[in-house]
Amino acid sequence: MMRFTTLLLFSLLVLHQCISTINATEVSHDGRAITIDGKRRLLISGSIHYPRSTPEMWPDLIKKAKEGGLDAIETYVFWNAHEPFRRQYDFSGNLDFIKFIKTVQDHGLYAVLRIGPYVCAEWNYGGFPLWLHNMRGINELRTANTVYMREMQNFTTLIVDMVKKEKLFASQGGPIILSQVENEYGNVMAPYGHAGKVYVDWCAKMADSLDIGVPWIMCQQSDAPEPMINTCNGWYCDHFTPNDPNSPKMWTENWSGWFKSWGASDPYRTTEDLAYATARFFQLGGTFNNYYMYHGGTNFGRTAGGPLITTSYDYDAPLDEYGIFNQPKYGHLKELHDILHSMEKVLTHGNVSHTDMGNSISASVYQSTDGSACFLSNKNTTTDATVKFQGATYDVPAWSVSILPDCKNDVYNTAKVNTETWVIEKKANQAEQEPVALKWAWRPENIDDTVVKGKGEKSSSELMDQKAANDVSDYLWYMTSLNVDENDPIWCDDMSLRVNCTGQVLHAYVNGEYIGREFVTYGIFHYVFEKKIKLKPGLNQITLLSVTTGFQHYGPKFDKIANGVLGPVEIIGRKGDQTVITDLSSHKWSFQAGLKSIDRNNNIVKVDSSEWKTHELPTQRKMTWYKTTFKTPTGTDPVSLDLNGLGKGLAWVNGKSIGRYWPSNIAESHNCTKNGCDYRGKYDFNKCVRDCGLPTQRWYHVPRSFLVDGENELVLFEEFGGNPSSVNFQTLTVGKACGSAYENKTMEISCPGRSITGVRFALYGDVQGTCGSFQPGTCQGKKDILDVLKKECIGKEKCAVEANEAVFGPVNCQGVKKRLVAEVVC
Ligand SMILES: *[C@@H]1O[C@H](CO)[C@@H](O)[C@H](O)[C@H]1NC(C)=O
Ligand SMILES: *[C@@H]1O[C@H](CO)[C@@H](O)[C@H](O)[C@H]1NC(C)=O
Ligand SMILES: *[C@@H]1O[C@H](CO)[C@@H](O)[C@H](O)[C@H]1NC(C)=O
Ligand SMILES: *[C@@H]1O[C@H](CO)[C@@H](O)[C@H](O)[C@H]1NC(C)=O
Ligand SMILES: *[C@@H]1O[C@H](CO)[C@@H](O)[C@H](O)[C@H]1NC(C)=O
Ligand SMILES: *[C@@H]1O[C@H](CO)[C@@H](O)[C@H](O)[C@H]1NC(C)=O
Ligand SMILES: CC(=O)N[C@H]1CO[C@H](CO)[C@@H](O)[C@@H]1O
Repeated sequence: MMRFTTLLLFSLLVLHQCISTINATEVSHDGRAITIDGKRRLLISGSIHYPRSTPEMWPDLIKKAKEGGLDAIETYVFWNAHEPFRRQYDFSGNLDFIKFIKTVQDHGLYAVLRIGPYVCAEWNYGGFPLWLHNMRGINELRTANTVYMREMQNFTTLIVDMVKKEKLFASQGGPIILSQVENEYGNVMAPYGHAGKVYVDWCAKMADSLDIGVPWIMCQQSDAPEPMINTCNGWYCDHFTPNDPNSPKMWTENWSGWFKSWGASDPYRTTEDLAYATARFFQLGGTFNNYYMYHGGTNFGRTAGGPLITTSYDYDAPLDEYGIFNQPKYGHLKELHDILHSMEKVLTHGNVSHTDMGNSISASVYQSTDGSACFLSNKNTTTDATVKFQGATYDVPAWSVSILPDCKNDVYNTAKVNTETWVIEKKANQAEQEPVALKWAWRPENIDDTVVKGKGEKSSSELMDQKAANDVSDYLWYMTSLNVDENDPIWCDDMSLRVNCTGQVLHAYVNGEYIGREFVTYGIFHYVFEKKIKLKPGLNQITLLSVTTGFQHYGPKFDKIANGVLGPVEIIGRKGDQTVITDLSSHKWSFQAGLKSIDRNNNIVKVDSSEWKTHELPTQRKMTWYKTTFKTPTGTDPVSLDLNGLGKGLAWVNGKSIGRYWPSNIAESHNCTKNGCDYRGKYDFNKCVRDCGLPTQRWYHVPRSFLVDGENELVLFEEFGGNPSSVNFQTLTVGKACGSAYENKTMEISCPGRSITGVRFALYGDVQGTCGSFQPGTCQGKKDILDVLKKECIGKEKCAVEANEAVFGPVNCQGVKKRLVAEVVC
């Protein structure tokens, strides 16, 4: 009997394997490209992190990515989200990465799975769970430490096993063509010394032993051990060479923009420069490119990295935080991808020759038996060029690449954007009977135990790093008491409390009374808090509340960087020119993690409805809960919550956390350039910024799937004190669209889902300014263009008009590039 079942099981297994190997895809590589079923491929991939959107958004994001010309979707795997407490796993909702990969597969795209499990990603603690840091025997992460390595292997194996079980590796017929172990370790390896090398070799062996049947990559790892493929991350990777001649030139992080920090202005990257960097990479032999990010999304809950990453992780990616096309970036890249794909064969097989034509101009010719393809690039940052090439003349603007798929016709130039620009507008909640002002109820957070009684769950004669509290909350209370009388040397009229802080926010209370708060400024991650206090004779209660906005996620030994109150904590008495200091750092301290009303999973603890008051709504009150109801905005446009007027805190819609909010944190005012940003010249995250002097983040994404029919509930925990009276829900839609087309190209303008209602500006010639602020330049064509546009476009969802010199000209712009430009109202 036993034998029989085993035999049956065995034959079933064999049968199953046969079936799966039928669909198996063989992924390998040579020095030129990744090969799929033996064929060299030119692959364009984009990062979309599943926890930064919702399962309801995934199909639309992936569909748009496919239409944008992508072959693959890349994601990290987020260890601390999946294993928040040791061996307690969560793969539900937006953590269902298996479902995410299957959605990618359903859309006919490949997937790249970067397991890490250290991921950086501006994600809380770089993806490591805090319990890992607190395990006995772990002094340091990401190094040759057996306890750490055992846990890393345990999690990596779990993920690989889950993927194998669902047959999602290409070798099993699934979509995953590549996987990654570790992440940018090469950037930080030196401080780990010999142990770092031992660790990275172990990572490679461990990964290889998991036998996934597709290649492993290691990014930014110039000594990546075989068979790992070393890949490049950065703003530009045109000059990157992998360490092994048998590895293709791959770019795993082509930064499409940059992340935003509380207190900093908003970085963006121009479309022209991103297209330039990508085209240069392919010009110089690159065959795999991944945009980091293609859709950035939202740091829901407490997932944002530290110390100051905002809730929005928009990244200026081709798809914005809400999943709307970021035009013209999305469209200009789509055009580039389509052209590159049409050249796949010759770019992955052809003989290459590069010619330096002087003055930073170079030509690259790819030749194969099937034909040839050419690139002309101008790296000069100021001077446009007229290039004579193979008997013809080409106009190549400064800092741009022209692509000639047949070595004759210039079909694409990275600096000549022929895609429309969209300006997104926010509209008031149109739900029926929705009042203009929301009605609020409120209640105080009960903080008597910590602030008055000084009661905590743990005590010690040493101060504690906030990491030791296992990340169950943003909040950690530090409490001690101090016995003084009038004869004490520190007793005087001028006393203050001084705290050396490494956390992001500190609130202080003495004898139940609030004495003040302070928070870190962007760029200076350490401060000393000092406020005047009054003590009373006898026992005095000192309570400090340290607040994190995410644990450090990057840097050599980032896992050990201090966070919280680590001292000294001092009482200072000043009498005349005499100063007496009492150091409280090694007093008996008690600690309490969290707030009474939020549980360790960041869910709101239910309270009796009688605790909510509807009268005397307080404003500027610290540690206060606010609650309101609202109707779901009509339509399908994405929903945004305007929290202007509030201080800092956490927000939930129908019990689901939409993240931390902090609109009172104003972005530094000095980095914005008046006239936008010149795309020419090397980019870095400081070069192009916007929103200077404005709230770092005023609007918060509320995914439609968080909403219900009828009444929804919004709950806010206001930590700093604020005024909720102007809080409101809005929907996002394309408010105006601007078309642009160079001579002989087609200008397309659209108002998705609606119709074009007016044409505000139209001109053929040399146009200045950007969408919303166009100005005629020095030369222009016929005057009746506006009428032509009105006739073609009004009342339609989209219209297309060719920039035809015969129709709109003639214009002699004397060397200045002519284009057709129009702005329409949706
Ligand atoms: C991970 O560790 C647990 C014990 O904590 C063990 O039961 C499990 O088998 C381990 N998994 C792997 C893949 O090693
Ligand atoms: C850019 O072009 C200008 C004008 O031809 C020239 O003077 C300059 O040297 C060039 N710069 C580079 C880096 O080639
Ligand atoms: C490519 O180069 C090789 C070696 O120089 C040569 O044998 C081959 O004919 C070339 N192919 C083409 C299409 O030029
Ligand atoms: C204050 O904290 C910082 C950061 O942890 C530390 O480098 C510094 O030594 C501390 N200052 C004193 C006086 O201990
Ligand atoms: C603003 O500019 C300063 C120097 O001018 C720089 O140090 C800082 O990083 C910039 N901030 C941002 C967000 O670019
Ligand atoms: C546009 O097309 C016309 C007619 O084919 C041609 O003469 C002209 O050179 C083209 N202009 C550009 C910039 O390609
Ligand atoms: C070295 C470096 O700048 N690494 C960054 C690469 O990009 C990721 C994603 O934005 C960041 O997390 C790293 O800090």
